[in-house]
Amino acid sequence: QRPIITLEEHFLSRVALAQSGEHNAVFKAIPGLWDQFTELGPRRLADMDAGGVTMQVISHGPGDLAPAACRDCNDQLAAAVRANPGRFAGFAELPMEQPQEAAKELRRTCSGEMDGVAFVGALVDSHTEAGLYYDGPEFDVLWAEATRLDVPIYIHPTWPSEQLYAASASPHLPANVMTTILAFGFGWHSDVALHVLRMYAAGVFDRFPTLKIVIGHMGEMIPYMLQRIQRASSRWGRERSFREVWDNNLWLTTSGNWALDPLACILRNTKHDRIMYSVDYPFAKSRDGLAWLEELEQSGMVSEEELEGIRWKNAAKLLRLDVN
Ligand code: GRE
Ligand code: ZN
Repeated sequence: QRPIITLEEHFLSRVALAQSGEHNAVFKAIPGLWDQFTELGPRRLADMDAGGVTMQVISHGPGDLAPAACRDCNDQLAAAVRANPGRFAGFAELPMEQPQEAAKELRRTCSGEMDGVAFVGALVDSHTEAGLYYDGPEFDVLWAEATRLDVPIYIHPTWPSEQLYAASASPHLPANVMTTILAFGFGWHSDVALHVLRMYAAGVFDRFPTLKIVIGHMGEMIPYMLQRIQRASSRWGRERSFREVWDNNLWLTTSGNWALDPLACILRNTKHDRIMYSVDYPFAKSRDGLAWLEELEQSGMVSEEELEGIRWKNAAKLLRLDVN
């Protein structure tokens, strides 16, 4: 069987479970999701088997954790990786409200200090609950550590902050509809895209020219807007064009966006070795992902070699994972 690696795959930690988690009600309302989300064992492995997934790179779901809670979360994940070394790998959870602490936790988790387990990078929310983004100089300490360790940071959407919600919510729509529009219906994706543009414009990629950033959901709409971004950003005074940074510093995954249309765009304007398959477990189904992969294979849009790249090789190279 040909390998598959997925890398936007979430769990909810025991520390997060013990906290109130205002959005947990959303998760609990989805049948079967809660049990999959909070587990790191047989249920997850069975779903991976059903979707042909060889290895899941597991990360925490949306929501801030303080430094001690992050350490507990990462220790829990490390134990699961230790128990299933061929099937699970880890992305660290980082306390992003405290950039120094985030850098420290990245070092602890990715340099093999956790009893033989080394995580392959980190997945962070696109902003903290208080609405802090990472384009400021206080995060240089984290980018420095990520480049020193040569591990990618995955920027993942999260629930709108109070300010963002207040600025965008319509008085004509009920809160649950508005939340969906501002979350996985659209807003999450534009939020990550805007964040990447902010980081670029603020010179993060000038200061850290080898920084590796991963974004999900078929590139969070950036590929579709690439030409306009390229034109606008030529006035931002950066050392390299956005296009060069896109080609050299960013990777994208397919997570839970099961259409070939965005991929057609991506294949035209993005380097093919940047495209990595992912499911977004438990919010998307591995079986739907597998059906999408089969549709892709039958479409003739990619060569056999490119398909292998998307299925696992591109991720294996970026994350230095051995799945054979
Ligand atoms: C995600 O991680 O992408 C996600 C959630 C919650 C709901 C939908 C979704 O965290 O796609
Ligand atoms: Zn996700």
